[in-house]
Amino acid sequence: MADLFGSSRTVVKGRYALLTPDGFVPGNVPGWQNAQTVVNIAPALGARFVQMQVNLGRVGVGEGNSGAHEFFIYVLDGGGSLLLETKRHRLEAGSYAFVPPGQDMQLKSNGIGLRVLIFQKIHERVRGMDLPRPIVGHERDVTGQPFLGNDDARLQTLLPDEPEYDLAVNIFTYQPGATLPLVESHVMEHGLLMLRGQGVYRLDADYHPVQAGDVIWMAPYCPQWFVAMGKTPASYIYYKDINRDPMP
Ligand code: UGY
Ligand code: MN
Repeated sequence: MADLFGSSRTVVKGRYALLTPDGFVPGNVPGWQNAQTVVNIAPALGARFVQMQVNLGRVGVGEGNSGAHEFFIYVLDGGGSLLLETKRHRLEAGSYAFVPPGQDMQLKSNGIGLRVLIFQKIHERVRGMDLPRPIVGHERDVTGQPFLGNDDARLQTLLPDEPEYDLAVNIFTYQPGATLPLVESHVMEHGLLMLRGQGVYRLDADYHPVQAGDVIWMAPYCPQWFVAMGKTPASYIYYKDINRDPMP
């Protein structure tokens, strides 16, 4: 049945936002050619990072220098390549890359189009500490670990847990009926994209049905909990800020 006009599951509140694809509006972000950019989360919402989806056409390109920022790129579908330092890396669905600050990069589609998720933040440098190094990988090479001992809720940690990295990006996969074991409330903020399946997300004191394609922003300390529902596993990829002094 078609949704009644004027209705949407999208909700924007002070401590969280649930953004559903029916409301996504493309715009132009500098550095991208033959590409549609949808900025889902940005400082304008109250966040301290950017989460966007970029749909590169068959000859789409994104290039520039990361400057003071760092980028995490995750391939949702299609094919392409990433030039980092002097090496060009082939990208397919499930590939990911971390681009540290001060790095030249060029992302290209390979003729069939390329859809990517990007997390972008200002790198918080610590005096005397090295910059993080670039990383290119694929989710299939990262084994999911049981979350707090639960085999039905598995976490793939895509970036090294080392102090140089001030962000984490993980993929969380739940079997139907599995839950986040506690209602978390923490200083880290999250940006999240539902990749597969469906469930119910508790955000602050509200419970929302969510499904693949939905985006969620959770401010620091926003109470959060999830249960996977339906007949297939639910997965989401999410960002959090880590490893830095809470009072810089
Ligand atoms: O890493 C996390 O904080 C994660 N457990 N949060 C979440 O899935 N909402
Ligand atoms: Mn959390």
